[in-house]
Amino acid sequence: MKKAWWKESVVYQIYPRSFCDSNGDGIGDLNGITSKLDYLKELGIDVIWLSPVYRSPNDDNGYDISDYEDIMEDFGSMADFDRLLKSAHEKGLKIVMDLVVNHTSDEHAWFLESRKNAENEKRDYYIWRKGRKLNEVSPEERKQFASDVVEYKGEKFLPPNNWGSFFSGPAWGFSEETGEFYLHLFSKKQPDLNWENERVRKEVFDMMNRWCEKGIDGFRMDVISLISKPEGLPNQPIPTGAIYGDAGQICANGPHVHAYLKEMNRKVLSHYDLITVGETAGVTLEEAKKYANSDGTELNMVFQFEHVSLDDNPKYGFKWNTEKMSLVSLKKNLTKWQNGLYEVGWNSIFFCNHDQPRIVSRLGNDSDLYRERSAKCIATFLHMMQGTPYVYQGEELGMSNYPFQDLSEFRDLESINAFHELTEKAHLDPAELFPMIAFKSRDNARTPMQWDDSENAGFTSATPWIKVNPNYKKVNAKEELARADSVFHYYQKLISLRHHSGLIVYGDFRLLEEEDPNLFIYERHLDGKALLCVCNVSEKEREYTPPAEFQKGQVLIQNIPDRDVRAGKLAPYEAYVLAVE
Ligand code: TEU
Ligand code: CA
Repeated sequence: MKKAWWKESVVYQIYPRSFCDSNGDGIGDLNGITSKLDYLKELGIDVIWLSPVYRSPNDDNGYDISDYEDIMEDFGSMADFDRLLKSAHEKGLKIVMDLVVNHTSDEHAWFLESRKNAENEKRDYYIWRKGRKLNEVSPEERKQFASDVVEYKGEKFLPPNNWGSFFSGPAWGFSEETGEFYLHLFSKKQPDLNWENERVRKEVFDMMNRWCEKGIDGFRMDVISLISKPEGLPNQPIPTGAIYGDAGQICANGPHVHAYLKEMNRKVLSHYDLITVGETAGVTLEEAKKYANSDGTELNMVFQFEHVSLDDNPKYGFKWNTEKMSLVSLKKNLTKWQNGLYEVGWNSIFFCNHDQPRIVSRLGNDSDLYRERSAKCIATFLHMMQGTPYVYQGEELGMSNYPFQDLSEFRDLESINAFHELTEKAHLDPAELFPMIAFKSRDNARTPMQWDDSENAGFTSATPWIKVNPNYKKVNAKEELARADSVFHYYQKLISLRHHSGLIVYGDFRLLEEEDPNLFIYERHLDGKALLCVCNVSEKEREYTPPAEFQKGQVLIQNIPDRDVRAGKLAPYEAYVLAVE
């Protein structure tokens, strides 16, 4: 297996808006991040992935970019960015930028020009289509999408197809200037770029090269699996419980996506020593072998989403649900990816990011009794696997979901739009739906980082843009840095183990007890060395005796200190790792 620094690294994701506010406006910023680099150095991570910091109207908190080469006012200036990059490099930390090029903001200069008329040279930077006259559409569609009809010069039109936006409503925005519609898979303020246009690709690659010349160390590529749209943009089947056709499914892994990434690799990525990770919504294992192929012609790795879709529920718009995922399904899915990419590609390993609820609430148990132990248990089975681990801000503290009580507490357009669409259009019961949105909302991950027990958890001296989790007096970095058995120190140890073990980084993966509903147990092997990872992901006492070859193994880490792991018993959420040479 080819070795590489990005295979041996641990990445820490920062959502700048919620990380640290240095100038008292209630919003995190670049200078706030710079002030916390020593904390990240202490944790032991190698790479920082910054969610977007470019100029943006913040319709989708920076994932709607209006200038790729200027810094969002809320976050500071380009001088602040340069200072952050220099300081990070001085401390041996790398900086990865979030590349959002499936779409821009509708306030980007390209779109402002493109929408003016049908003839301008930026028109086909985006995906414009004529609407469908009502007599061109079936009576069923006319009925289903009656609320999406627009009138233009005395004639009524429906959008060009039945696709829905990830953020509710149709995936098409109407433009009065020309009477045409533009595609937006996300919000209407996020028009999709037309990657078939080689001038678009050139603009993107030139911009990427300028960022690489500034010295950044890589890119996380937002929904990069969606950039190549299918021929003809055909209507899609409407999944049960949905209102619109599934655009994500038909756009994922499109006809030219690998050609575009190979071109990006030739014209940008291969000229620098970067870490690159594709956020590939809808990726399959077979497709991942192409995106993250080991001959280095596309990307280093991808984020797959099968394991964080196992608790989807079609009845409530798929992601909205309070049911926990089955551990057996999770184990089998992770095993498929561990073995499927072994020696042919490379895994990213994550549960948390700015789009996912906090894993200790979602899969663990965020009660006072088990929050810390279950957070460590989940971290153990995640970090002992093959692949590059991603730690999301606050995950290393065992931060948990926010106790949302009212829609007004949300800031994320995905959650707010979904609540309105599912109650007003799909007529779901608000009282039944609200707890599901509260449990899975992306805002669970976007509440402010909890630094200490002072007001607003030390995140800001002003009113924060989103409420701080009320548990911050118990759950905060200052307290955990001072306590040896904290979640922070447990993550620090897991990261250190990886840094000192080729077995953890490059070993193979063998799942044990495959059908057990509570136990996640697996072996790793490399060059005669082996480890056994044993996790009881439940509130139940369980029996388990390690296989004979591990009986004399060394305990690398355990989340209940000094337990006799050979006694054959597992306490609720107990986790340990044995190693043999
Ligand atoms: O996310 C794309 C994506 O797949 C998510 O929107 C996911 O479908 C959803 O959050 C699951 O509930 C990326 C960014 O990570 C996300 O923050 C942006 O909102 C989105 O793209 C548009 O840029
Ligand atoms: Ca600020």
